Amino acid sequence: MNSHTNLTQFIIEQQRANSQSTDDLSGLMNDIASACKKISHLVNRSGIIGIGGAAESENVQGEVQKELDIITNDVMVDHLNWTGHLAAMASEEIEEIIQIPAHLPKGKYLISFDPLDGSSNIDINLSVGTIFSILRCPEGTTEPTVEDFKQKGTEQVCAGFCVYGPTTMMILTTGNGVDGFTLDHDVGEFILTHPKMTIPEDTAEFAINMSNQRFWEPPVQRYIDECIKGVDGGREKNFNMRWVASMVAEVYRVLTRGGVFLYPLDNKPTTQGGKLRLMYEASPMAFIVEQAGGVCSTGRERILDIIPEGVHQRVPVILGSKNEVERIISYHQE
Ligand code: P6P
Repeated sequence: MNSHTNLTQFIIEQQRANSQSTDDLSGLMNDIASACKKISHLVNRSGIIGIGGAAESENVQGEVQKELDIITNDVMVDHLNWTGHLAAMASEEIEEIIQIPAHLPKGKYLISFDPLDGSSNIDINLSVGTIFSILRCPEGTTEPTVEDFKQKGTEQVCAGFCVYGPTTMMILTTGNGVDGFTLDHDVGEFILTHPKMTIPEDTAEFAINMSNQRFWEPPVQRYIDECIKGVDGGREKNFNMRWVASMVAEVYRVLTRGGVFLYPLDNKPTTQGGKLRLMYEASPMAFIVEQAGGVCSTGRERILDIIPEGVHQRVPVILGSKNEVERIISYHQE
């Protein structure tokens, strides 16, 4: 692939090289890219066109929705429901699964997405993103139900995210490594700028919301305490910390320079098994991180091995540089 490969060419060349890929999947990935271009445009202009505020509603998670949460959800649905590639959709913003309207053709894939992850960052102008995960719809299913979405993360055929930051980037995997594309706004194309992204096995940088420290379990308490103490606490190096409160930005940083990101289980009264959602946050990010040579775990089990109990199930997430995540897992095993 030359240095100016665009996403469309890349997807077609990947399909030729991978017998598992189909026209449907290639078409779906291009449709998702179109939706993300539209979302990038809306995010960039939200202050100008007055859609950066809070909506008067809550989502299924009980979180106050931003106007853009609802608008970007509609962008994803409107860009994807007519394509004939999907049998159904699931969205962070909608409690029930989203059926394809009866008058539109159905396809062979199921998509789960968070249309605007980190949307609380919109009004402070920090990076936000779109996360998506694609599964095959079980053979013979004409009216998908939530049961059809309850597949292990290892069943994903594609996962990706877009980060709307200083540049708009699309990060994609279909199981053959991880590739990063930068949106060239002048021509409206995603250009391959970060082929075969890999996560360094070691790191000296951790990301966690420290304000929850008193609620963490002992293994995470121990790990973070050791990072903060660095060479004065038994580790062989000192650590740096980052926290952007936007998973797409954290994962992109881990992909570009390593690191470990934690949103662990905590015993806050409001916690429902974790903060991040399995199907459209943890699972797609786990596929991407593992494809880039990293590790993604709850601390006790591999994220990709979990069979979802529901579309909006939450799980603890510890992901990033292999040797650090494996250390944290070992602390959970002690
Ligand atoms: P906190 C954004 O709302 C999100 O789902 C992730 O993108 C992010 O990593 C996390 O929650 C931030 O959580 O507790 O710092 O607001």
